Amino acid sequence: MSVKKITGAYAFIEALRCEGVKHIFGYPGGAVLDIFDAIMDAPDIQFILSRHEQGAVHAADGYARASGKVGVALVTSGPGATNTVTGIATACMDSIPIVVFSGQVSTNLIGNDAFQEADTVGITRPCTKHNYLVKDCADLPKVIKEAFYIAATGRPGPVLVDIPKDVMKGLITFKYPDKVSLEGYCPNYRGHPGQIKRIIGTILKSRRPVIYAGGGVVISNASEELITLARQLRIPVTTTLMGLGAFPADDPLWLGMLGMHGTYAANMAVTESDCLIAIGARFDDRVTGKVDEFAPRAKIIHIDIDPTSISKNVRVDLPVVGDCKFVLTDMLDGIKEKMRDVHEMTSGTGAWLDQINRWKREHPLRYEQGTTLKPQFVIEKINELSPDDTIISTEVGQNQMWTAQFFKFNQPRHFLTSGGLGTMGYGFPAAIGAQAAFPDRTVIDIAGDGSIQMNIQELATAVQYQLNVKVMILNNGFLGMVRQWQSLFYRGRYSHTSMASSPDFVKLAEAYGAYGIRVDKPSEVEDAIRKALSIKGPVFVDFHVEPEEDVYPMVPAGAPINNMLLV
Ligand SMILES: Cc1ncc(C[n+]2csc(CCOP(=O)(O)OP(=O)(O)O)c2C)c(N)n1
Repeated sequence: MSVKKITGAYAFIEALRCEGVKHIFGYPGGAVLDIFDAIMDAPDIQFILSRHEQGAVHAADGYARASGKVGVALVTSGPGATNTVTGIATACMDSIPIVVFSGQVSTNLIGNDAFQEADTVGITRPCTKHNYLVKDCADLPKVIKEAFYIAATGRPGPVLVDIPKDVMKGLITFKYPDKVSLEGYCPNYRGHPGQIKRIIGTILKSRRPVIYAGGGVVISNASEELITLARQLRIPVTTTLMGLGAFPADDPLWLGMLGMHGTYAANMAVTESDCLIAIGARFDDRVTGKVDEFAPRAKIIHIDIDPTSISKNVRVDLPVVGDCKFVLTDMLDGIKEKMRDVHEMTSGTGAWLDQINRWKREHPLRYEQGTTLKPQFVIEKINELSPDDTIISTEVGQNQMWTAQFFKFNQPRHFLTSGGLGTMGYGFPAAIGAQAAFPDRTVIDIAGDGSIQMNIQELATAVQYQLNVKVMILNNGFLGMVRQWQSLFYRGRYSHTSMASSPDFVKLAEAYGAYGIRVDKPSEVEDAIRKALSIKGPVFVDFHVEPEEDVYPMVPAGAPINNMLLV
């Protein structure tokens, strides 16, 4: 019996089918022509042509964050691959599962300075969870299987697979492996039972507990368990930027985000807490401020799937290595057994919650509403007028912090932002990726006039595929967040932060074949948002906001987080 052989390029398509891939974001070039040719024969997989490889990777990342599935990008060798680096590093810092495939020059040319050759594996090694150069066509199915497995399991992250042109042309008998066995890689999902018992005991004894949840709760789909734990024990909850939506913002136990631009109540609660329960969070410097004075009175519990993040930045008293969902489930079971103690504690946090409510009342998030258009007001209106299942992405800077503060996220996977790397230009392509995953939902990128220009070419992508992405530009005429630091810490010397010569975003949208709306006054905001939401296809709304508005509260870099500048 003759067994049919297929080329590496067709094996690539088969492997993606086996992984259930429905979308690829990418950009073609010489070294990947064979795969692009094979894509013509795969109508079941939608290929979305970005206008820059960075855009393709952010789109794959936005797709992954919104859907929980692995995002896929495909680019050519050399400049195609090097253009992906910012996208890969963005995903790596935020633990997002994506697989990036890059074309490579033929194996016999590697090392020869061949046309469009770059050492892609070398360049991406520090910013991927793992990467591969496939040297033999026969390895392709196994490598792709491993790539998806590594990207999605344990602490997720980006994996890059570099495929030389001759490997795409080689012939193999396709067989996709059923499972992966990788020596030395076996993530620990279940927490240690003894340790879980100890943390339950510590929590129940505490009187001023605070939950500090991070992106890990979103990634492991543990939001429900988190909510149950907090409500059962009446523990107030704060999250990091990455954790927003893991706990509903309309719950009375919600403190708001903590850290540099966190709420007064969240930062004070962490500082005064006697038991800080960190769940899927990594004690980033934007959260801790001065590390020695972070949660100084608290026993610190840390639940995380990545053992290397335990006591990395802050010394932890009680670590549990495991997946947030598994550990929280085991904790809830353990707590059920100790129901009597729970009742004791329920009465025990009353005084603490009273104190927290006083902090909330004394120093809520606020801004002065004058005659000029305030960015915070625009965000409140977007929040009010957009459907409940709207996915919000942001760029980086003030737009990102005001969104974190003023948009009320009630569900996980509804907020896409570059937290770790802080990548300007992330939000728009990420919104495109999310829209591809959920064509029926509204996706809004809240942008700055600086950031939007970093990947503005993706408007052509949104127009081509008629993706329903709305970009709300908070146009302050500045690189606002940098200007804010110059204003506060560099004596108001605005060195090169004016965006004086930005394009007319309405005309620019029209030039791309999209719709544009300009807003100057508070009275125009509602109509503009309603109109943008009602139009099918991409829309830019250019809100001309107060140029020198600052984000408050603000903890100066390196200061303790209870040391806040307030409005
Ligand atoms: C790629 C990249 N370059 C530089 C920075 C540094 N940076 C952080 S915020 C910011 C200003 C952003 O300006 P804009 O997009 O207009 O947003 P605003 O702060 O005004 O809301 C800059 C330059 C960055 N985060 N990313």
